[in-house]
Amino acid sequence: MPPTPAVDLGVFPRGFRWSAATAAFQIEGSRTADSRGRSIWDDFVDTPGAVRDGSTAEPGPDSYRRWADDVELARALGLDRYRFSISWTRVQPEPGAAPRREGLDYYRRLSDALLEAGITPFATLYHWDLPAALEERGGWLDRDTALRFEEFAGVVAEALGDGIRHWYTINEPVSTSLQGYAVGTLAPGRQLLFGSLPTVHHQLLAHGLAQRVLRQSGAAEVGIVNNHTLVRPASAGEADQLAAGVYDLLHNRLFADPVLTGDYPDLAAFGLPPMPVREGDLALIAAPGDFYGVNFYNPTTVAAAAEGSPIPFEIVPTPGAAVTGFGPEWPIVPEALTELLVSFRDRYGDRLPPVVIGENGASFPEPDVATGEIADADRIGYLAGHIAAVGRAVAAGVDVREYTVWSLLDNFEWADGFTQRFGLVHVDHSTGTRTPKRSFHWYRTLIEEARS
Ligand code: GBH
Repeated sequence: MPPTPAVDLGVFPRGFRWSAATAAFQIEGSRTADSRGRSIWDDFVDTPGAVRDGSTAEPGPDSYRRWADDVELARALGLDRYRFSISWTRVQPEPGAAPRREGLDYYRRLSDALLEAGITPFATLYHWDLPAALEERGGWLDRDTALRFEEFAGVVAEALGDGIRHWYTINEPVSTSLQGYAVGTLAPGRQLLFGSLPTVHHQLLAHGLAQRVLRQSGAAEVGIVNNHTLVRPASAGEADQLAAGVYDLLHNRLFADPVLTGDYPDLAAFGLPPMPVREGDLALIAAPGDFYGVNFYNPTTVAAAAEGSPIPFEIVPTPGAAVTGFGPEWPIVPEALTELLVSFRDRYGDRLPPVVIGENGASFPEPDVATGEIADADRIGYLAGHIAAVGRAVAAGVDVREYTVWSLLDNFEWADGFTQRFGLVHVDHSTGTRTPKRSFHWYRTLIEEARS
């Protein structure tokens, strides 16, 4: 085990915010409580073979019932903010249905308790749990879904906007487009390859519409949160460089350019069809956010695809890098985060709002809690390395305001079910029992020192 990297906390400005994150479907459990409606993730977990260990996100942390425990953990950590998401189908079991009091009350209790604990509630409006009824009408392939999302944003803003004043609109549209609609490893499990491209525009449009609604309702801070990776070609050869360019386009530029420059990259140059853009869409999408959210986990090394592959690139192991519990596709390279942030500042200049790191973290195989203290040294090493990397970006002049650990709790890791643990807190997924890991105490101390 390499020694934990030293973190120079002196470079973080006063007021820099320390946070941790979760998402509704991953922690709430209680899928049918209080008439919650079905989402595409309910359909996905009920499809045999879709989730690696066959788990259905229940009971898991069961935060729908145990939310007070989560708030207590967030308070004990000393968080400035807690990032959680709002389940669309708890609020609107069916699109257009009257908002459900029970669903809204849940988030009201949660946000009130956070405020009372001195923690700013930072809510994500959409973390992948699209109402199943909307998917039946085309889901994110259909422009109408963006309009339904605007409506949902209005309902939530009106009911909860006095307590929750900080908002992420859409989490990682890239994951929904590429994994949900292009290759099908996440819900809704479609395999449309480049036929998925309209889902990019409709999610970005949904972001723009929701941002406008939240702003009008008096929100303090609103922005999108994208997942970015630093793309490196596997070799200096032309084919690998080209493949890396395509991957960078599909993973990064397709999502950052419209938000930060008001235009899509030149899709035709890559042989791709145009986006279904209508008059006014790009202005909405590019309306400056109060922050730009970046989720970062790992860099990606990309090679040219084998002859005949339907996808024009291949992700290969990053030479020399240690890996997380996910294996070679999640190499651990903290410097890549510094490089990514600096490259964003250089590329987008003044149009890049203050950056918020919306997620960063890792899963590792861990000893069972029954064997005693959970000494998750590899997680501490990962987090320390990446916090130091953010610090170096700050020192290089990138305006980063917040860092968020994914995740506060071990939770339902989508298609990987309960097999991957990202938490600062261990969760027994059958009883819901929470046990802080060593990384929890380490992060608490770091936050304390950063404030002193
Ligand atoms: C983020 O996704 C998510 O916002 C968060 O909910 C998630 O728990 C966390 O990171 C950790 O994964 O489609 O077979 O490749 C980051 C993107 C999406 C990458 C799921 C890993 C694995 C399933 N992740 N993906 S697959």
